Amino acid sequence: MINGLRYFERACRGSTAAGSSSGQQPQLEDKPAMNWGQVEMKGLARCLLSLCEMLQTVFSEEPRMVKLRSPTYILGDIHGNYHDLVCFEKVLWRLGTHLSPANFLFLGDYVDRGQFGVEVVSYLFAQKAMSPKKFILLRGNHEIRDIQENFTFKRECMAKFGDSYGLQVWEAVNRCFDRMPIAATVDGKIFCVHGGIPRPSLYRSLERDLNAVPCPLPSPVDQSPLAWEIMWSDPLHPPQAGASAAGAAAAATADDDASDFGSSDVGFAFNKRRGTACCFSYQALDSFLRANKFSHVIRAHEVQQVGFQIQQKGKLLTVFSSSHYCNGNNEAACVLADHYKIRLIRLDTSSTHHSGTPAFYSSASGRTSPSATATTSSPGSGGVRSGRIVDAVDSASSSTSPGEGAASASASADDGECNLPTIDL
Ligand SMILES: [Mn+2]
Repeated sequence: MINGLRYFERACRGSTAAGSSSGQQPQLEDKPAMNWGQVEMKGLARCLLSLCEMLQTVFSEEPRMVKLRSPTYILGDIHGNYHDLVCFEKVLWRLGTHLSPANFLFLGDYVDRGQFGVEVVSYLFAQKAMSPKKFILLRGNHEIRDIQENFTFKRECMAKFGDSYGLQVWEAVNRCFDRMPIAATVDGKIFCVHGGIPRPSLYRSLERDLNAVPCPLPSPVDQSPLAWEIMWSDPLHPPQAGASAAGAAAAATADDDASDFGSSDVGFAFNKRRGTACCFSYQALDSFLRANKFSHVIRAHEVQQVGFQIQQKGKLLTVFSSSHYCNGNNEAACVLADHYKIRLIRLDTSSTHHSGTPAFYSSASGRTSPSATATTSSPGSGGVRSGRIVDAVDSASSSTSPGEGAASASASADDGECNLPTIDL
């Protein structure tokens, strides 16, 4: 599968030029990068179907809340952006995940929106099959059939594989989605999910109740309100920049004290923008962290201009790993959780979509550290050729004083400033 995806990724010159006389290779057609050329798509479908068959068991055997150790790279929404996924590979696990000391945690939303959901799923599933303990795929709100029917992934499967094979592939992929875990922790301190924290009234013991979420879970909205909220919720957004300081303070206070759900769920409000699940205030997050002895929550689910946002006094991080989302100009980012330090890594793909030369740089507000570079190249022309880390910055640290230090300092700079309109469902 991975070899097939390498072919898909690259542009190929036909063998009619030099080398064609050797007679050792069949005649190849010209094809652009990110294109299957003459590949028999039924073969790819069969390969993906057998991968799904195997992974159903792998996902089912994982706890619903996976416990990881650092170092762990954490990636947010991919949304069919195969190009950016390969950019991350070139820098984070270019020798393969086996040779990396790190784990790789994906926070969901692999499909819909972007045009390469099939390739993203094929790639992630192939890596999962090779490194099931190091490559962790959580479920996002787009790993749900009803959502995909309203977006693009179902149509994409049928367009790429034909109606019959397309439906089979779509079903098989979704049977895996139904079995994906829904939360992870890193070093027992960082709680990672797609959307956000759940209301306290939905559980008594977080770990026990999460691990009791049914598997498979084909209809989370009906089967598990706990899983549903984790996949869908958002933080309350800070007041708009135009509001007066007094007005903003009043609004923030009102938000923190508000609950649409009664006294057991203080700090939670109905998520009007999504039309489902909740928004949670800093107060709600702080209570959640204290009750469960976590230092931070890392989640995805909302597009960010620079690929990440530090929110809620530095205790909440949003990460988004698909640039140019919905034809916008946002960048992609990921997070490295490394022994109680949280490092934000930005991927600048602004040039890659035009010149094919991506640049990585990591950043957060606050201090900067000496630059590190990692470049690589792959044969062939076109496709993704290199990745580059321009600088690396620690954003948050310490298990003994969670939320203090650099994270808090950077929160004041970032809160609100990166608060772009969000357009994810
Ligand atoms: Mn989402």
